[in-house]
Amino acid sequence: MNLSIKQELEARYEKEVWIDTTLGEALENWAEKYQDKVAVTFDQVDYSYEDLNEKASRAANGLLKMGFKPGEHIVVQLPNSYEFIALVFGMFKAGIIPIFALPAQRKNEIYGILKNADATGYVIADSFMGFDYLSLADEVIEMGYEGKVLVSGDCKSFLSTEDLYRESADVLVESISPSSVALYLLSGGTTGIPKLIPRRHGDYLYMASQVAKRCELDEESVYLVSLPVEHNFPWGCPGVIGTLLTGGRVVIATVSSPDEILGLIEDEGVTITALVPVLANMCIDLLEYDDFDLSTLKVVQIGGSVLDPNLAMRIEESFECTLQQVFGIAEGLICTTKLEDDDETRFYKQGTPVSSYDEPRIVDEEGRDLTAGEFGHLITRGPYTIYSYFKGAKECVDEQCYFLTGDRARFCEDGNIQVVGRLMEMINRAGEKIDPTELEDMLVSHPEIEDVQVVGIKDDNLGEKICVFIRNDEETLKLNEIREFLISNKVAAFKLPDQIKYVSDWPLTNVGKINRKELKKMGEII
Ligand code: OOB
Repeated sequence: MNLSIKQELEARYEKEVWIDTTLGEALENWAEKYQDKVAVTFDQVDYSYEDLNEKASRAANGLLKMGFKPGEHIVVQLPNSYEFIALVFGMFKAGIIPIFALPAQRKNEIYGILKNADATGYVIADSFMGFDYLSLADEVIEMGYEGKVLVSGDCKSFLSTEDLYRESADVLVESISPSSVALYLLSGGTTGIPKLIPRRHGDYLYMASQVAKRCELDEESVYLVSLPVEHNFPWGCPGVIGTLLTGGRVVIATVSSPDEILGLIEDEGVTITALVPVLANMCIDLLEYDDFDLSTLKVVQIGGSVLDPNLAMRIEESFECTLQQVFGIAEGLICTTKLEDDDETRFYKQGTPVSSYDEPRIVDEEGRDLTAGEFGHLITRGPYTIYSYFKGAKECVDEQCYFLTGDRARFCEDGNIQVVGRLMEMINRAGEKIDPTELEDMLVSHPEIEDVQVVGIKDDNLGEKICVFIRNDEETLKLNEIREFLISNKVAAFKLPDQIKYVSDWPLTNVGKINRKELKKMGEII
């Protein structure tokens, strides 16, 4: 990375783009502006902007009193809740940096994160969805974690988060720069210890406000947190932050289940929510035999993994609202379609960057720019995209400061981006490169195939072989029937699948994306 390029870019963003407040100050401003207007609804209780600001201030003072210092790192692994939002804003106010862990993570990952981050605190709930987090805390301590443990609920011998909120809500004097790190998000990936992504106050606020504009949020908007809130999508795209900065109301779902999500949309008059494709599909299944009044819903955002155009259309039909495709990375760049985009764009494309300062490019293996229509590697730089992970774990930008997404994408003639999958997911079968999405698109057009994934499986002779996974309780088609179907659709012989497997449910990652690495493993078991 060329440091003088980075400095030039940063000087420009600081002058022209970033919002000159911290997230903590932002909450103070919102509370002054919106006062007793409801900011958050959780578990049927409404909390005003003033409530939230007060609780956050108490948390900030409580944390400092407990001995935490500005600049220290605390891993927060709480379920979706009002407390998560209040506590994290307390950290923003105190200049303590939260690391957003997911409730589904277990000891190896959590210990790895605590250790890599040099965390001095770890916040958990006592239990959630039948899982005992106190035992998890015991385990990470046994593995060598030496910091404090704070528990929401029955804390046993650990510290209680309730003690934090007993402190005074008097204004704090911590002076924090808007260009300092506000929080760490975790990088995707389903194996290994996630890398920490530093996101700064001013650029995160800027990103959330840009996405909020794309979603046309206003003070009447009601945003439902359907996904785990620690994920960048429901937290800031526009998510919790984008909704609060426009004076809207955030409703929180505790578990990402279709009945809870659809029930809350009806009960709370939700106008917008964000889902991953698998979850949207599950909601559609439920809508087929259960009635929910979704008439307040205006926008369903879908992102996180490739959305099949057929599912895209069914989403609009079933939810009776506008679909907004969102391509995003926790490391920065967010692209979305616009609400007024035509059908072709909404169903097939992932939109355009939310900032005119974003500089996405599609390049070939030598780094040369490709023209519209050609697929290549998506790289990007811009005011809210990182240059490095915490402690420089893995180089992630090129010499000119472009972040390497690892995604395979193209620009359409109209400037919209289309992302088709991960570059590394290209199957390499005896040296021939096969794009799994091409086969998937073809296979879903078969009347007996609704849900399909194609992955490359290790093979001693071929390097990789092609395995088709079909989600269906019955094994309707045989391998040779699938091959014949593809042949009749003029698919080249070297792209024909070697193996077929049926699953009744997809293995999912912590945030509900289809876990393709797990599928690869399942494919290897004969
Ligand atoms: C979101 O962020 P991450 O960091 O969990 O995952 C990023 C990766 C991308 O590199 C891409 O491979 C995939 O997830 N992805 C999509 C996609 N959105 C993300 N692939 C195809 N189509 C899409 N629409 O997943 C994320 C962050 C903010 C907003 C939305 C999603």
